[in-house]
Amino acid sequence: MDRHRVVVCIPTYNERDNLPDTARRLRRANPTVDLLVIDDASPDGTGQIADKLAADDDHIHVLHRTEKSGLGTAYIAGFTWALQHDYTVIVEMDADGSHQPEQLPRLLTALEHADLVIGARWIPGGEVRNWPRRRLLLSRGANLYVRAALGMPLRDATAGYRAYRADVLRARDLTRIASQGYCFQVDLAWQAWRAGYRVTEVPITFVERARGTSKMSNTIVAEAFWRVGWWALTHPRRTPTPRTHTQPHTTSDPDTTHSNITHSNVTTSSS
Ligand SMILES: Nc1nc2c(ncn2[C@@H]2O[C@H](COP(=O)(O)OP(=O)(O)OP(=O)(O)O)[C@@H](O)[C@H]2O)c(=O)[nH]1
Ligand SMILES: [Mg+2]
Repeated sequence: MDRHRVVVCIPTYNERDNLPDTARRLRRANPTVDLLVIDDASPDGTGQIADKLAADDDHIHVLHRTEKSGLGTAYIAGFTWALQHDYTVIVEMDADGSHQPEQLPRLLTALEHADLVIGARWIPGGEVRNWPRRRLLLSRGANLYVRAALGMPLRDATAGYRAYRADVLRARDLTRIASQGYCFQVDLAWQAWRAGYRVTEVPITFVERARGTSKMSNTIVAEAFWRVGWWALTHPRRTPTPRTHTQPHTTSDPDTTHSNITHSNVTTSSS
C-alpha cells in the first residue's frame, strides 16, 4: 500500500479520554497515514483536543459539525472530505480503543487484493475482549440475521473497522445513504458486495472500551433490524454483479459460494 494515500476517519462524540491515546497509537504504528477526526461538537471538549492534536501534527485533520448527527452522516462527511482530498484508501476506526491501530497494517495488506477489507471478530483468529454476554449475543445474532436476510456470506457485516479503496466509495452516491449505526456498516458492505467488489475479512482483536460511554442504543438496533428486513424484501437478487478485477484473490474460503468474498488467514499474533 506504499503508493497509496491513506486516511483514517475517526468519528467522535465525547471521546476526550480516548482520542489522544488512539491518535498517538495510530500515528506511531502507521507513520505515513493521515487521520481525520469528525467531531459533532462534543460537550466534553473532544473537538478542541482534536484541534490541538492537528496543530501539532500535519498528518491530523479535523472536521467540526455543529451537532450530534449520528455515526452514518459523520462517516459520509469524512468520506466526502477524503475523496475531495484525493486519498486512495479510506479507513473507518472508532475512537474508543476497540479497534487497535496496531492492526491496521493487516487490513492494508489485505487491501492489495481486495476493494474492501473488514476487520472481523467472527472468523477464525478474530476475538472480542471484555464484552458482556449480552453484547456478544447481540453481535452474533445481528450477523446471523444479516446473512440470512441478505444472503451475503460475510461473517461480520456490522464491524466498523474497515478499509476501502476510494473507488468503492466514489462509485456510490453518498448523499443518498440514509443508514446510521450498525446498519450503516451493513449497507456499505452489502452494496459493495452486490456491485461485485472484492470483499475480504481479516481477523482482528476487538477490545471493549475502557473509558467513556457507548453510543449504542435500542434505536440503533431497531433501525438495523427494519432496514435489513426491508432490503431483503425489496432486493430479491442474491448474487453479486460480475466485475472484472485486475488482481486475483490470494485466498478463498471453501464455505463461501460467492467468489468476491474471501477470508484471509492472517493470525492475530501481531497485536
Ligand atoms: N461524530 C460522531 N461520532 C459518533 C456519533 N455516535 C458515535 N460516534 C463515535 O463513533 C464511534 C463508535 O461509537 P461507540 O459509542 O463506540 O459505539 P459502538 O462502537 O457501536 O458501540 P460499543 O461497542 O458499545 O462501543 C466512537 O468513536 C464514537 O465516539 C455521532 O453521532 N457523531
Ligand atoms: Mg465502541
